[in-house]
Amino acid sequence: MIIVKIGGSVFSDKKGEPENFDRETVGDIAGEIANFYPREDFIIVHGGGSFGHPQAKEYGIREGLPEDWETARYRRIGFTLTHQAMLRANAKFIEAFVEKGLPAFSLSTSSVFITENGDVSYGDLEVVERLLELKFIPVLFGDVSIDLAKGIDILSGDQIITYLAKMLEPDKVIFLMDVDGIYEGKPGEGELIQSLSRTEIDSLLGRLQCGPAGTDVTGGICNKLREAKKIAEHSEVWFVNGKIPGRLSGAIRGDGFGTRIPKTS
Ligand code: IP8
Repeated sequence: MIIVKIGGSVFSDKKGEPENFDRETVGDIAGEIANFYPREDFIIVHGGGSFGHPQAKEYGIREGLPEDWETARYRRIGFTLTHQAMLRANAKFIEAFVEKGLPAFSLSTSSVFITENGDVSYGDLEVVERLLELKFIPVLFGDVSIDLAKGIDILSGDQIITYLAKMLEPDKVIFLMDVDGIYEGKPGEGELIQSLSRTEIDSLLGRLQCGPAGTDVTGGICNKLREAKKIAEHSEVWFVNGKIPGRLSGAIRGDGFGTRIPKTS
């Protein structure tokens, strides 16, 4: 089984118009997956990009539900609107995959997982596993979440993948990004690291000046690396450019161009 994370920056321009969607890139990605399906089982997880993030920020979803009724009422509306925005992005993915003959099936992350301070504390994967057995391609996404500590929160696609990798032990987890992989510096700058061991991740986090979780200054790469360290205990991990046709196929075959982290338990 292969888990593919389609990062927000691959299918959407976060700085562009709200809810812009790069249909051509997503169509190419679906086309590459279609060359390996049904020999390989796939789970797809996509991020928010220009969907979901603006609402999440505007309504302060990460701050949770306060006691004050009026603020809580405002946040509940924001929770719903953020989720609806993600459903709109998800519908576009499903359409693009179905067009390539792939039985992509949408699962709302907020109906599958419960978080505690943003990390998964509970996930019911029964439906995901049954869908895989029946040769569907489950499609999950970064979403809002019911949170045991704060009432509500956001669950990022990267966190979902760590949980899925732990529970399902996939052969590979492939992160699609808008740069060629992990660099000795900010994304897209400095030297590309083609091979990275789990044990080298901590020193790289130091060199990239990654602060404690939540204070990333390098466009989410620190969070990705921290999650990759956990994921590599269960699966091989690849970071490849999702905007360049052929790179995903290379990672699926195992001879791709990007950053590879071997599984090390
Ligand atoms: O782009 C966040 O998912 P991510 C989704 O994977 C929302 O971090 C709702 C902002």
